[in-house]
Amino acid sequence: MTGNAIDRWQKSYCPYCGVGCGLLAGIKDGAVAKIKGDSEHPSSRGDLCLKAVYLPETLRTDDRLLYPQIRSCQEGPFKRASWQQTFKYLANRFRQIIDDHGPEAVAFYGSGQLTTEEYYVGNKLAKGFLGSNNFDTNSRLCMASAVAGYKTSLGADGPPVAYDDIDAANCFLLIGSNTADCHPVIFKRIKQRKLKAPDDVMIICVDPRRTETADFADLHLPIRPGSDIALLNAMLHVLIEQNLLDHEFIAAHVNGFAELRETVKNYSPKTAEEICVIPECLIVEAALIFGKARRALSLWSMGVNQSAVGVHKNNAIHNLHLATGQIGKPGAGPFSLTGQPNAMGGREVGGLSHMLPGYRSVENPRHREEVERFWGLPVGSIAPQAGLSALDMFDAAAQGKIKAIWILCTNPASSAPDLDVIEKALRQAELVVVQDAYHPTATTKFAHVLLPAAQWSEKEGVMTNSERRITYMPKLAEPPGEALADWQILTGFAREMGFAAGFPYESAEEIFAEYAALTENSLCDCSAASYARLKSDGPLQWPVTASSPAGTVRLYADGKFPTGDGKANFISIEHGGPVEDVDDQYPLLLTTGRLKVHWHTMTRTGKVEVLRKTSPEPILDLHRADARRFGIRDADFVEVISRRGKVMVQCRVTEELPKGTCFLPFHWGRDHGFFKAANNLTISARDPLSRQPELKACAVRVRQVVDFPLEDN
Ligand SMILES: Nc1nc2c(c(=O)[nH]1)N[C@H]1C(S)=C(S)[C@@H](COP(=O)(O)OP(=O)(O)OC[C@H]3O[C@@H](n4cnc5c(=O)[nH]c(N)nc54)[C@H](O)[C@@H]3O)O[C@H]1N2
Ligand SMILES: Nc1nc2c(c(=O)[nH]1)N[C@H]1C(S)=C(S)[C@@H](COP(=O)(O)OP(=O)(O)OC[C@H]3O[C@@H](n4cnc5c(=O)[nH]c(N)nc54)[C@H](O)[C@@H]3O)O[C@H]1N2
Ligand code: SF4
Ligand SMILES: [Mo]
Repeated sequence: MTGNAIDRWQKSYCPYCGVGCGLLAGIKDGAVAKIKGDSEHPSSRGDLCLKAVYLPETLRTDDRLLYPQIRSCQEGPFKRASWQQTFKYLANRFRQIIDDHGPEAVAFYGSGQLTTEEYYVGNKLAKGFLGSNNFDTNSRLCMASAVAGYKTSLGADGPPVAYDDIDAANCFLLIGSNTADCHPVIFKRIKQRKLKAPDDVMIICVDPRRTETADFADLHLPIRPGSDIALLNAMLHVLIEQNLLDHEFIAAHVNGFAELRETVKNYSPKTAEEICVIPECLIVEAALIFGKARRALSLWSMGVNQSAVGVHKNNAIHNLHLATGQIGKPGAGPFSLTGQPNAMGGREVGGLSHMLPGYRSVENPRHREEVERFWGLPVGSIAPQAGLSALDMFDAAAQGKIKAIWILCTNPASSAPDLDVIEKALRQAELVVVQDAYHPTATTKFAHVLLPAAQWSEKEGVMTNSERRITYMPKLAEPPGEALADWQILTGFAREMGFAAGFPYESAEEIFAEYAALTENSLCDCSAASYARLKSDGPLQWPVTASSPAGTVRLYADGKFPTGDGKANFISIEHGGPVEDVDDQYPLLLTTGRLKVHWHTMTRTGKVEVLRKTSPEPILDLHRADARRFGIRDADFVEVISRRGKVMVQCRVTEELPKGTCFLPFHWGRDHGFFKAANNLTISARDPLSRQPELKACAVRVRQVVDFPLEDN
């Protein structure tokens, strides 16, 4: 390896998934050249996965966005501009639009891949200084149902558990989570736990597909998409019948048991068998494994959250834990796995359009006033109603109500459901600002203004992972061209808008200090954290307060919940199926999701040859019986058609999903070939409580493709 020697190794944090692994970045000639795991990071203890290993190849690509660029219309050519000219242009346009149409006519759409500092500055700017609560994030497509589930069941957002609980659990309920592919380092730890104590640890996996996760489980329940509530209610039904509840815990710490008992009476395992298409005996078995476990941990992600009944699916999981007292102690608890590296940080800073920093709520007058005073704004500056949620924002833009939309660190023209509507919105808006590390992307195609962002390793900041742990990431290399950190871009614009006093920041550290102070006395209090401490003591789990400066492993250990009376809530819920069920015209249920080697819209993993070659094209998984029914053979090209659009892909005939269900990964957007985009098909129906879209179920039909159209489009 001589000649290849690394100049120095520096600690960092993985910018991909919410596991939040600690990385060691090898720097050579001022660039990140190599990645390995950081054995000192308490969340990952030296482990990492393939995506992280190939990070260096994603950094200095030919399509990095290097300079700010402006054009007057979406058909025209971009012209390079200086940052100062760009900020001036943007400030003029924003001022004009706000003067003419009010602050509700502008919107920001951010991402769980922004640092906490960047998120905070964006929120402060929109909600505090511009007076528009229309700042929302792609976490709306991801964690919004988990947020609302925690809030309604336990009193506040925030996973109460820690990764250490994996080493103490006897039962794992993996529901709607392909942990093996999507949270690989957590999956490895679960596997190690199982292999160490095979007779003492049981793994249940609830997933329509026989994924690698399901394959390793002791019990796989191949559930019909959308029917989890019936299953979870039936599990509780069995626990009540078998008297496997913790009555003492319920009496002392939870409200609403009588009503819940009445509700789940109607969900016998037999009833659930019909709804979920899972044999009754497996449902009973799952309930008994969960109910008899000394310590039970549930882990879930998009198979639960991305549903029009996503909040209720979350509540149903909490019901199980509260009924059995499986919370607040080692090895036990409801653990929603976060998707993105800083999905948690975004929730903490109030990145959703109804939230304010420190888990405060826009609709709470006391919360608004606390934040206004802290920001030095007159009382009444923050609008009292929640802003628009992500998809409602795009709907409003398509209807001409949102005139300016500023998209940062997310790629909705590929990742949002029902792309025709998203594209219509982006065409309709008067001003589309896209702040990304790369160009072109599916979304930059619609930009009037392109803002080059520094990406991971080119800026400093903090992120919070799934177990509430905050990690500091240093700047390791210079950004290319004139790219700036996202917080610098937002700060530059804010100053040009005349808000210099509110945005005096010269460093990310100053922003973190301000944000941390604002969290004091909230559940996600990190007021005793600082860059100095995160650098010297390492990553910390919030709450990090004066009285618990080393952080907190587990929430609710004392059985006290952040509700009015200190008790958690049972939520009685009924099963509700997918919004768009199958019928004669569209006889199959399509579910969508991820592949092991790709990250979302592939602006990064798509540039790594090894990863691209592993999964070069989208492939539809179709059950053998359905293939036969529609005259399709393995490896045929098929058309998949929904009420919203069409996809043309190759097909794999399999028995690894239920009859009547098919699966398509969503990593390919229209920019990879118009008919490769799963989101041509998906439905934008949303959960009424969380506004999270139902990306996991829509009705489709398939037929063999005989002829391809000449044009892509
Ligand atoms: N390799 C890779 N890893 C990632 C990401 C990535 O893009 N690539 N993205 C990250 C992000 S942001 C996220 S949110 C997470 C997502 O992580 P996961 O949620 O694990 O990933 P998905 O593939 O979206 O969906 C999980 C599973 O839900 C199942 N499912 C579908 N419908 C239902 C249902 O109704 N009920 C149940 N019980 N299951 C259902 C699907 O078959 C699928 O296997 O992954 C993170 N990690
Ligand atoms: N059908 C279907 N659709 C889905 C899902 C599904 O399961 N099925 N899952 C949904 C979920 S859970 C999620 S989280 C979303 C993810 O969807 P997106 O957020 O749209 O996906 P990414 O590709 O991660 O987009 C991140 C963008 O930010 C850019 N970027 C990277 N680093 C930086 C940076 O530091 N600063 C800036 N400004 N830009 C940067 C990247 O180049 C990329 O364009 O997809 C959702 N869409
Ligand atoms: S498991 Fe997630 S956080 Fe860890 S290295 Fe892989 S992508 Fe990064
Ligand atoms: Mo996500």
